[in-house]
Amino acid sequence: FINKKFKLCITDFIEAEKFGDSFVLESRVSKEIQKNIHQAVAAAPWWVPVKGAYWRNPEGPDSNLTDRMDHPVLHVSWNDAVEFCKWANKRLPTEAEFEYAMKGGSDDTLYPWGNKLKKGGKFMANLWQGNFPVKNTAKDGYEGTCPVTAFPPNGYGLYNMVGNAWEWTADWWTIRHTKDFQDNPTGPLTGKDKVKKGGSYMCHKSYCYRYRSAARSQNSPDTTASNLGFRCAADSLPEGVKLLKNSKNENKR
Ligand SMILES: [Ca+2]
Ligand SMILES: [Cu+2]
Repeated sequence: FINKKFKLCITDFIEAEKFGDSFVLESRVSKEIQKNIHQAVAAAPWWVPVKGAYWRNPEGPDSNLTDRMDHPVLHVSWNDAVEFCKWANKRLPTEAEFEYAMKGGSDDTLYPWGNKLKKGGKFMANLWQGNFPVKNTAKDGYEGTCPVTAFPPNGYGLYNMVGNAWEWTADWWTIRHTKDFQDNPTGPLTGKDKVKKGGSYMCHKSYCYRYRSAARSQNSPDTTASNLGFRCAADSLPEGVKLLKNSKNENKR
């Protein structure tokens, strides 16, 4: 969900606000704010908790969305994403739905566009270039998030399925899926963490290769971070939207 649309639903349910802080990539935080931070995540010291960081101020109180209204909304917990979806009469996609949509018809390639990270020498998603987490050369044009339409859409016409910001799915996390549910599976009935898909601008093969179509990761439902957002799914088309007839993708099937 992009910031512009998220703003339509003025939220008093944002968990990051309730908790008072949220995780931000240290190198994105101003020197001024860094001075007052005295802790980090032991296993991932580039994450620092920033007081007052939430979707409107993604790197803390001295940051804003002015030039980022078409970027993905960040710092939204799974719980809040679900609330937002309800408000919008929609829901989060299941993990299976997300992966199906992400592949865009490309069943046997690493990425929706093929097996190589670049296509025709061009970057296809907003990821990390350089030495993670020390140096981001931003060769793809973006050091942090980018507009959701900055890179070409996949075979289903869907934008931003890879990189930029992780996206929540509806499902509970399990390491291994059972083979019992092959048809539109909805994941385990209970769990501790929720599945996220897609990877983010912080992904680099050397550390996190989870921007592949088949890759996945997880966080607890109350987690908020500066590289984690969501998109909505729906069982019916929004009013005024028609299915494309004879589209390229339909012919492919
Ligand atoms: Ca980038
Ligand atoms: Cu990653």
